[in-house]
Amino acid sequence: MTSIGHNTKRTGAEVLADMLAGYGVTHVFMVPAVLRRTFAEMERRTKIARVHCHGEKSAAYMADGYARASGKPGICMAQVIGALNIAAGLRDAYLAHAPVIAMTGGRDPKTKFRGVYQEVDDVPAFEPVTKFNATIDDVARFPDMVRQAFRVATSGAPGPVHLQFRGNEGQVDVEEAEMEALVEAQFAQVPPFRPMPDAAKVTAALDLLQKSERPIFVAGGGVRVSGAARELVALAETLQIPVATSLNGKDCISGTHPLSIGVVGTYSRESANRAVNLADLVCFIGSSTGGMTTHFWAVPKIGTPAIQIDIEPEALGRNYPLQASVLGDAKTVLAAMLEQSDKATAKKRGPWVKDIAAIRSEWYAKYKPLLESDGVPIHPARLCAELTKHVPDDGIVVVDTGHAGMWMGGMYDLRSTKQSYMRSAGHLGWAFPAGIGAKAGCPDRPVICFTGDAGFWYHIAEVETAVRWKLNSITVVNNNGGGNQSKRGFDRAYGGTQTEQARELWTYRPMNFARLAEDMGALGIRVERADDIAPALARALAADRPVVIDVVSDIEALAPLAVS
Ligand SMILES: Cc1ncc(C[n+]2csc(CCOP(=O)(O)OP(=O)(O)O)c2C)c(N)n1
Ligand SMILES: [Mg+2]
Repeated sequence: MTSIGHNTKRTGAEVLADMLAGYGVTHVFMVPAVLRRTFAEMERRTKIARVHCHGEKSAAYMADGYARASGKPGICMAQVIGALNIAAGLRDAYLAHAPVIAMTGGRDPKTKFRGVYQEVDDVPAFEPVTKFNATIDDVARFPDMVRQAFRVATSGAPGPVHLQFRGNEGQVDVEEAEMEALVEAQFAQVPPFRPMPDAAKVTAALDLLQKSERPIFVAGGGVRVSGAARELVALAETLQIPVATSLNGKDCISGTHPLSIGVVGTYSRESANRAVNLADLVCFIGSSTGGMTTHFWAVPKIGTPAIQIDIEPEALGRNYPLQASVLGDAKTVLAAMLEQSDKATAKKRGPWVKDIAAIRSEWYAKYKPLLESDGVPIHPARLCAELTKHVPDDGIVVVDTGHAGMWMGGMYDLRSTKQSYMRSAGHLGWAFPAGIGAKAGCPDRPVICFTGDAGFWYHIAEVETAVRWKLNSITVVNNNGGGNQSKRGFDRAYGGTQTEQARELWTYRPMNFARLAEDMGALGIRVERADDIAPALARALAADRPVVIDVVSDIEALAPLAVS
């Protein structure tokens, strides 16, 4: 615990600035004007970059990308009129268990219910998207509430927190009180604790794994938060157990590892769904076993023997009846299993591992023509294959939802666990600002965002923000001139084939995003042929400004649907 300042009278602004710096915050993302005095104190007392954005939702997404990339809570802020825009932006962080702390201006008890300009009661709207939703009415509460915000955001399964400060711009920060800016460094990053599992539970789960002939691991976002990839892969190798991941856990194992079978679920790789459905025991680790990971509980089927390891007790057995469960931190549990594991039991899984190898090669053979396609317009699968080859060894890949999530979840491979992968938990438009935030959180690592054109349109103004704040992310736009994930749904709605007008519902004017990006000060590169993707990435990686690579792709290309 570090104490900044003494028990002297200080303003809330001084305390908040000191505490944010004390927790290691390097960037805050906001639309002005909120906590103005705090921003002045940040300038005076700290090196925190105050990234001033074009919208509160994208500020929240930047904070989210910062948090998921760095493991440190991401901070976003808005005055009262922008508060619900921030709330909307917390929804993805909530779904993805990302530690984001939102600070907003709020009401003053002296004037509420009198028709104050721009004011409604924002607090209830934060309830469904936060783990902790609180108001600070008295300046003396700054220290303990800020500490609680960091504690809740990072503990257990992480998630967003909202603090509403009194005054439409949080003017309570100008007031003074005797305060001590105590900082609990433990909660400055995830995970703050590594709870030890019950030894008997570890043994029981390991016994089941070692006895079974066709077990499989399904690794989720909890493995990534825990930093347990090394232990997971070591245990998988020792016991010869294949690994599927959720979309949120994709970077827990490299795609090139022989035991890696891909992302399972709805936005998935066919090989993973096939393998999970053939398994005689599924071990979920740090996964909420939700609809996307299980293809709406069809993969595996409910009733398949299952084990679960999780840090949240109420997650255990939530969707699948369990033969064994272990409560604890993923890294600690997997390390304990590894220590007790009996390598000799791996032999009985020889035939299973052979089956997995065959399923893996069948998948690559089936999709080889698309992965290597040199069609014009470019096929998105080829774009994914180029990224597999050319994302740098320490690259962070940030992926949008919809087809972007399907293409990259299914077709892209990480080459090492030093690379990171983060994905939208469902919101179109999340990835571009999240990539900017990821670059702020990890300035020394290349950040490559993959988004569709519909996804990019959402927050395109933030190109200017990235340029102004030198947050040099690379954004690859899979530009097919429409939201073509919607095509299948409209085909169905029109009873098979859409009318010509129906395309008005999901297509746009053709656009050259490279040119738009250049106008905003970024480097724009337009790519129309697949062979030009690799040189464009090389140029982007060497650039000293944000880059938009506008890849003209095939509007008729539809990502393969999940199998069950
Ligand atoms: C906030 C939000 N609104 C709507 C959707 C529904 N949606 C999913 S994908 C999609 C279109 C995606 O288009 P684009 O980003 O261009 O990718 P493409 O499918 O063309 O590759 C839409 C509208 C969503 N996921 N999130
Ligand atoms: Mg599109």
